[in-house]
Amino acid sequence: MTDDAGYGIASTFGGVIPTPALDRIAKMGLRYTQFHSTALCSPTRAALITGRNHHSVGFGVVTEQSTGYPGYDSIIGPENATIGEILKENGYATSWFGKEHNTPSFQYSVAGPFDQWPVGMGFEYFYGFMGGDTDQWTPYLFRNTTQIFPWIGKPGYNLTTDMADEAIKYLQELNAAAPDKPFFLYYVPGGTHSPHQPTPEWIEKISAMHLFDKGWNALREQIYSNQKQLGVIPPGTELTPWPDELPKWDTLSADEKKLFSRQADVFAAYVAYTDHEIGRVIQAVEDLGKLDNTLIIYIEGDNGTSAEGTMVGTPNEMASLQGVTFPVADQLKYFYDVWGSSKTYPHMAVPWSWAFDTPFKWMKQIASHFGGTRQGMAIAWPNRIKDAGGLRTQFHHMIDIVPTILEVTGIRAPVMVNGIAQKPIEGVSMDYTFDKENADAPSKRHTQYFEMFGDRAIYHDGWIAATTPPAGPWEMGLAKMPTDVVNGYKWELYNIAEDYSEYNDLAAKMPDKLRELQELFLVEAQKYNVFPLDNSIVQRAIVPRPSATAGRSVFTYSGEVSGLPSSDAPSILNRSYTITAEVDIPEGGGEGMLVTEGGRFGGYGLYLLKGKPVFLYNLLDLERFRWEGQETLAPGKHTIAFDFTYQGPGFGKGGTGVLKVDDKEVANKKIPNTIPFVMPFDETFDVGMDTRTPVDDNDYQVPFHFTGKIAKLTFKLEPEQLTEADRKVMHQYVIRGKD
Ligand SMILES: [Ca+2]
Ligand SMILES: [Ca+2]
Repeated sequence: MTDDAGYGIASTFGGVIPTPALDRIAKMGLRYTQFHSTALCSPTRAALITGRNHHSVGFGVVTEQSTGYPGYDSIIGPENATIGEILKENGYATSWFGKEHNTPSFQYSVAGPFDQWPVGMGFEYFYGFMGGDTDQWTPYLFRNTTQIFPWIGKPGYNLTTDMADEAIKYLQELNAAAPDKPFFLYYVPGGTHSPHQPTPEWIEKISAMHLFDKGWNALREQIYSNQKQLGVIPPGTELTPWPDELPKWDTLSADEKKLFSRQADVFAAYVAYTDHEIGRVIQAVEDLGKLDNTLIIYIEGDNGTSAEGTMVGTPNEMASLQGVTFPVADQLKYFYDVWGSSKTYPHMAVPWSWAFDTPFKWMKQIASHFGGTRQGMAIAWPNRIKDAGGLRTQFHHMIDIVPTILEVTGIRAPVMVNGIAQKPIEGVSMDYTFDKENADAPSKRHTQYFEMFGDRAIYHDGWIAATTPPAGPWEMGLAKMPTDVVNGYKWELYNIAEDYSEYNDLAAKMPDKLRELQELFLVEAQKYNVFPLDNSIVQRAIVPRPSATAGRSVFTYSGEVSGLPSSDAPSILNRSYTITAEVDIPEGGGEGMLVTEGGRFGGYGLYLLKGKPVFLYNLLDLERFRWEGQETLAPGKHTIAFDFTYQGPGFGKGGTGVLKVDDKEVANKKIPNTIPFVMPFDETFDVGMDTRTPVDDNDYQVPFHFTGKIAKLTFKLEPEQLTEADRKVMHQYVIRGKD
């Protein structure tokens, strides 16, 4: 399964971007035209691996937004054993490659616990990243529960290729060790979630195809026409209208067109590259002689295409998530040529995202409509599925994959696992759709609810009732949300048996039908832990959660510590603080990192550069503030301190920093702004070295080990300077689904 990819992306479903591996599965097996996600990352993945609805297993939202309610606490629980656990108990070798995002965000570090890491959920081998996204050039990567750095010393390294190499190697070794042992491999690359980071070769190859020169409106027409031709939308399907809130391509300036085309080229290159690498893993299965008897399920996207890149795209997702928009002129000047490289953490302009969900309305995050939830999917199994190239239109959902696997393997859903009684699996098997004579069989799935951030829908036997989203995900939270989340929403009604794309709203004409479905939603929501409904987004991202840093104001370290996740690090945001390093400088002078968090896309570092002390504050790659001593430190013991006085209250305010050596001031500077909400998610806190990216490329390269000794490094944090009013300001920003 790929990430953040709507129905109109893959060539297999009428898209213009070549996806030959998905084409291959579709030609060898079946294509499904009514398959659904939850509209967001962690929730879809929790549903996929457990066969239960996302709220049923604690994943109403992404793990970074978990709250205490059972439907939202990010705890899957031992009563919901995953498909990994079930298959492992039945003799399968189980493995997981790629994105995880189903571990509570407060359990990412070596402190564990590990019961909700892949190895604790029945997956015997894990090679991937724990969060919602990661830099593909310098990923925050784990093998099982150990952090690894495979790119060091490998110029041109990209995780997308490395992951395929690792999966292939794993399959070969497994085959060598036990050729007859059945295996289950869960393969979930970071593509095509932001950052869009394909290799330069793929950018060149896809750019040369000029797929996007005519813009997003023409692209939509093209995809719609391809879809009709391929039969992946029924005849008579209407193309839903372009929303008034998004600009039409022909209203743009030449500069805008140039920049936005580049963004789409790089995104498309990432799609094609990701598919290519998936294809190599499939080829490895064939090379081992196992293709005919392997069930391969290829799902394009865990939700619709993402609108988290702002209206004009961004070279730095970490900035756009905190409300910063980069002017088009600046993007062209500084980032056009390096778009997609390690110098960027990019995302594309919102209108592309809408177009890539053709023929539907809406996109990622919006669970009420198919633009958020309809995914292209193909299933192949040559020994069993004989209707090669067939189409299937039955209505299905992520939760139906586990029961399908259980039925075809002849494994019964366990009543108990490790002594714990199991909750029933909530999906239905799709095995009945495999045979040609059942191509048009009525769907065995009759009802499915959808809910995310208050947007919701209920499907029942060909009808769907859906709330109208009160705000587009691109509005970055500036729109007012209904205060009455239960009764404050407008509803739409569609007969999707005849109206595949949700074009013709029947709500006004058929109030009784709408009422019937609204009542059914309440019944289903009650059944699956959806209540209490909650349409807050940022509030849920910043509410307190279990944390190893809670209540601590003093943090001490010594020696070298690398790769501490930011949730376990001292947070210097929105407060005064002092960092004190007691160091021993070697003969010949000291050099290297004392302490850092973040890197190229935001963060800070206290280091010695050619013997001189430096404190560097990188404001989201927009501006770098620097304090530097003029004298080199003599060999021997010294104390280097950085003292910051925050000028709050409020988010992202400035303050005055003083750099001292042995209690003597060596630099003093006032700065106007700081990072308001979060440090980059996939960079870490490091003492005595720097992992991944440097806070200033002009100063040093990673790992920048400190050549002296750190006897003691201390952080002293003052209280956060936020008022109740400041917390209300948070309502204006959307950090929806850092997923
Ligand atoms: Ca996703
Ligand atoms: Ca770093």
